[in-house]
Amino acid sequence: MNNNIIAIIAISFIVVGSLWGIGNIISQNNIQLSKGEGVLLFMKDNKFNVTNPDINVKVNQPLKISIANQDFRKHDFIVDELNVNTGFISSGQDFSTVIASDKEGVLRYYCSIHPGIMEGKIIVKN
Ligand SMILES: [Cu+2]
Repeated sequence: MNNNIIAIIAISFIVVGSLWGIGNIISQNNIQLSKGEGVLLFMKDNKFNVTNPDINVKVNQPLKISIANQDFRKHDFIVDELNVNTGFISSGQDFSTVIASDKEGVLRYYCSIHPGIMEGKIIVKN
C-alpha cells in the first residue's frame, strides 16, 4: 500500500518534471506562439531568446512581436527595412509591435546598443 503511494508520487514528479522541461525547450527554441498570436522575444544576457533565433514571416501577413526586457540593462529592437524601432526598453518593461513586409527577403533585426551580438534574421517568404 505505502509502496504504491510512493510509486505514484514518484511517477507524478517524473511526468511534471518532463512537462516542465518540454515547456522550457519550446519557449527557447520555438518562438512562434500558437494560434497565430505572434512571436515572443525576451531580452536577456545581451541576446534575444538565448540564440537570436530567425523570425519567420509571410509576405503581406502582419506578425505581432512582443518584446520583454528581462535583462538588467536597456535594449531596443530595430528593423531598419520595416521602419520598426521600439526605442529603449528598460529593464522589466515590454513592448509590442507588428511587422509586415510586402516582399520576400531576409531582414536584420538588432539592438542598437549591442549590434553584432544581439541581432538576428527576419525571413519573409510567400
Ligand atoms: Cu541590447
